[in-house]
Amino acid sequence: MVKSRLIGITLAFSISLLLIGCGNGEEMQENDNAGVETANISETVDYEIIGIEPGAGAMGLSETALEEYDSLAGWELVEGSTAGMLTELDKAISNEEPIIVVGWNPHYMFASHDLKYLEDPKGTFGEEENINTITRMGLEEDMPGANEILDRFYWEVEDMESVMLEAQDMPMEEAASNWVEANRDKVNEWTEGVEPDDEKDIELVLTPWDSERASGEVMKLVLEEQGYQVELTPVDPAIVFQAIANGEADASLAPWLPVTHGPFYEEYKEDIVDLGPNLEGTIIGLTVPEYVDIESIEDLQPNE
Ligand code: PBE
Repeated sequence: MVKSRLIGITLAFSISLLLIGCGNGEEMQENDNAGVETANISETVDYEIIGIEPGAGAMGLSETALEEYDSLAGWELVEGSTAGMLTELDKAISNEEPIIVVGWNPHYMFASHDLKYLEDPKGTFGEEENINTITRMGLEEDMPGANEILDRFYWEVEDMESVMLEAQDMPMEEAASNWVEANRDKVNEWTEGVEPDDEKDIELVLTPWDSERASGEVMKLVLEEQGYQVELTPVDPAIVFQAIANGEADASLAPWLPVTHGPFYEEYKEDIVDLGPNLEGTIIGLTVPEYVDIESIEDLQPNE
């Protein structure tokens, strides 16, 4: 799904390059199906990018983009919350106004709205990423069974999205439970033949976004079925790594790597165990509604 979206984005981008190649600046300004001249989009959004929680990796990347792109000189990244960003996005879309937000996949915002990522020619937001499973040092020796289940845990973007989407209408826990019931074959692959440990308490740290709440609740159910008592603790990305490195928590399914949480990974990598990806194909980028008539971060204009 994400891949086909990417192809769509790439196609749209190539077509726009063709159009830009054939035309000139004036023609671009006439091409204004948002009711706002292309040249004025930056001014209309007040040179602001609507961000999310300040601790998010995506916010760090957006700050870097503000520094790296001449087109974003003098722009502001507005800190807030994911819920606040989604409200702003809804509002702008119902008024067909331009807006630029910090966006990502997997997330239902792409299912409920027609959105596109702005091209990122400098690669500040990285390519498609993975979500990895990490554990504290010594978990494998202390709880080989739980460690094995965590190590085997792997699912697809579509799986995570289906839980996230269902959780729009019910508690995340219930959506996770429905997914587990409907995907017994996958769950069995993670647990088959695993010897339960004597030690039964396990603490998973996660970040507070729906994507990680989804994986966290699924793993909680899977481990509980094997007799474990599971505590889920939502914290900032920096604290996820710190807690695992200190041994305060046992494992996490939440790190987005190599770029989004790369700085935390670099800081703590000697003191954690990386079990590799539990999901592949996440994306982060500056995001606009389809009707906003720009395709690249470089189409924006500095605030001078
Ligand atoms: N996110 C969702 C998080 C990780 C999961 C992309 C908003 C972040 O930026 O840290």
